[in-house]
Amino acid sequence: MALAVAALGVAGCGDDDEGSNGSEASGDASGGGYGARVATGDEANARGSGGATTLRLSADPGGALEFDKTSLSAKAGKVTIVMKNPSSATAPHAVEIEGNGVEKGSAAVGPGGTASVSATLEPGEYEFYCPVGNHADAGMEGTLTVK
Ligand SMILES: [Cu+2]
Repeated sequence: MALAVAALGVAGCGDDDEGSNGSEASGDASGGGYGARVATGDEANARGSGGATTLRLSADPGGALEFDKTSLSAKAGKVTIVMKNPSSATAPHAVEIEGNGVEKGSAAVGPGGTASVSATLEPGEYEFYCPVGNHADAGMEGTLTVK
């Protein structure tokens, strides 16, 4: 998705170039500046693309069976939870979203890995939890509120 947005940004920038047909070959030196401008446009586009929310979550770096957050909130639409399993953690973890007929989970990742899960969610209350072993019962769970 970020790639598609970046491509759009590049196409947009190209349009204001019509007048300068002379010095394409010697344009290399100014390439760096152009790149920086595209990156800025990319961020603006990502914010405006509407409806998609990415939430960041981390497993406890000390190895406890908990996430760093027990509540998350998002706008209705596509919601992605990106869960980091710190390299200092000791167990594999995953993240799953459940509620209102939705149940979607990520793959489990070991310490140092990152797992992500996406679902299209209607407004309501959902749970997120780690489906590995007894982790959810031990406390690796929380509430996701979608508005
Ligand atoms: Cu876990």
